[in-house]
Amino acid sequence: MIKLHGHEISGNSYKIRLMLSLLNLEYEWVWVDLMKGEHKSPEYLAKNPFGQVPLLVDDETQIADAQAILVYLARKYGGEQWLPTDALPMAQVVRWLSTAAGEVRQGPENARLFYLFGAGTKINIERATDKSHFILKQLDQHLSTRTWLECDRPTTADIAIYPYIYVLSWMDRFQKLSGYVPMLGA
Ligand SMILES: N[C@@H](CCC(=O)N[C@@H](CS)C(=O)NCC(=O)O)C(=O)O
Repeated sequence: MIKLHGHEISGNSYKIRLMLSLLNLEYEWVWVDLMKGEHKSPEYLAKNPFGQVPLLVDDETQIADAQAILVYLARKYGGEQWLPTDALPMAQVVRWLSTAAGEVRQGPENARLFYLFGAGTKINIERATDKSHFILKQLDQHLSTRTWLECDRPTTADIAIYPYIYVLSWMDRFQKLSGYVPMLGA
């Protein structure tokens, strides 16, 4: 049985909900009350010492980090479609998983956090805005000649990048995928 520990306004949790749904996998949603600090409780820290969501539990296996979970689900349940294993396409997809944890987190993810929670966050909004402009421009340029980020099909690259980015035609393509689920609290 798969369990996903997450929160509905967490884009990183949404990446996994989306992936599980696209793979048509059943799972139990374990809601972690981020507002009350449940993710810093000793019980939760025993599962994920980073004190973050998402966390995936698949029988005896526990995996933290959205990108790592995407890789796990893709390889375990998705065959070649979501994470190709040939050297070049794999590197191309992993490049975007890295970008999700790098430029997208520093830019749009932090900007969203700032606008949702404001001064309570320690986010430098000028820096997050600059980083957002940079990565949105790069994505726009990259997608101007492509339907999906890599491999001419949706892969984990798209799932890792999409939740914190809203690029209209790409968004539209996503929403037409069979198994698509929207993010709650977006
Ligand atoms: N690198 C992690 C980052 C996860 C992350 O930052 N999760 C946020 C919610 S989207 C969280 O748990 N924040 C609470 C905290 O860091 O204290 C991933 O990709 O899953």
